[in-house]
Amino acid sequence: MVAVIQSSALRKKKSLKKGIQFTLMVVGQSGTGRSTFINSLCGQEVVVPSSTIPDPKDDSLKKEMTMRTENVELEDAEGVKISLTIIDTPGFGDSIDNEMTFEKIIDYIRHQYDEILLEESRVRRNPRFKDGRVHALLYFIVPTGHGLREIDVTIMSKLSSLVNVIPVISKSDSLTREELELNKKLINEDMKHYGIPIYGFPFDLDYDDEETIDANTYLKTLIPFAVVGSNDTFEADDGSLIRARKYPWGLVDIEDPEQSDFIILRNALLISHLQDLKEYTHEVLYEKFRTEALSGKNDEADEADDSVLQVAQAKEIIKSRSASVGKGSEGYLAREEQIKLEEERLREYEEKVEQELLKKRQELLDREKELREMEERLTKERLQSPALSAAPTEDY
Ligand SMILES: Nc1nc2c(ncn2[C@@H]2O[C@H](COP(=O)(O)OP(=O)(O)OP(=O)(O)O)[C@@H](O)[C@H]2O)c(=O)[nH]1
Ligand SMILES: [Mg+2]
Repeated sequence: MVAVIQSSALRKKKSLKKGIQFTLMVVGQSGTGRSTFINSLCGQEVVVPSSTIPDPKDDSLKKEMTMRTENVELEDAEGVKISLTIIDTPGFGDSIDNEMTFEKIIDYIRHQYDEILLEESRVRRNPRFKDGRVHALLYFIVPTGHGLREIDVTIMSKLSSLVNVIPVISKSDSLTREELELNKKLINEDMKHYGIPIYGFPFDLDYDDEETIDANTYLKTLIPFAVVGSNDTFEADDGSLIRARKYPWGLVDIEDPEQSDFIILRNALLISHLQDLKEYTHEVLYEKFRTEALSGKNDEADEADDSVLQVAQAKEIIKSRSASVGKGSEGYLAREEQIKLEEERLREYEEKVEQELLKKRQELLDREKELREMEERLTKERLQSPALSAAPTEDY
């Protein structure tokens, strides 16, 4: 037990030294300011913004969407390191038919879950395994003044059950305060109308402390976050260097909370809610994926579960009906007969559902057995190969 605690503490220390791993995906149509936002978030040029001379090798100029991964090491004022992986999606939404693009993003996210699932089922973990799960996805909404567009509704609905989707309105400096409020309102109404389950800074009134509840309640009110980005820094009146956009009338300091939600969003992503986003990904989103994958992700199982519920409900109805049948009333025998028949039918149905559940459970056991056998075979092969040795696994 002591050894287990020691090794887990050691692993934690190691991962802190390496930096807390966090993966962020940025999705939005061309020119919405993704690159500028990424650079602003990291405080350095991580991606080349499209305003600069186009690189002939730049894939984003093609119609087909690409997924570009950048790794950045960040360190906060307290010396905490973050090993940030950013996935940019140049070319998103540029095709006439975006279905393939949507599938590409979804496949990528699901593939990361598949990899973890496989890794978890191994007897001996791969010491070099890298958890590539996407912990947050920033979706850049184009503020049209008419709420969400069809493309926004489709992709956000598809992604929200797989990943923590955080909607943002970029270039918010181009909107007046009233326009921004109207856009936020309409977007929120649409998200509610279409039932899009975005990451809403969840909290538990019984479990969370007051500070967390207040912070999360406030963050919720800001959705969709209005952000301003810039690739340049300027000297402010007090001589300090600020990241800002320069206009003829002056500077728009992107970190000024009066002018945009950028700094609040950055703090939430990289400081206050980093762990929460990771935990939510692991405990809720991945867990849902895992359960569905292991149960064969079939609707039949759900149907079977629903059927159990239906049987229980039907039984209740029959019970209440038989209770309401008064003694001596007309047609008493006929009704009793009818109830008997209904009960009989229900029993048959119940048996069918139980059989169905047993069948599913057996399939699951068979699948687990197959995985174990595969694992044993791999272990044997690995033991024969001297190059691979056991090492501690990484924390998720
Ligand atoms: N006004 C304003 N302009 C911005 C902002 N962010 C980016 N831009 C400008 O918008 C243009 C596109 O910005 P990018 O960051 O290259 O946008 P992108 O989404 O990465 O574009 P692609 O990679 O071509 O899809 C550039 O001219 C930026 O200077 C912002 O917050 N406000
Ligand atoms: Mg770009």
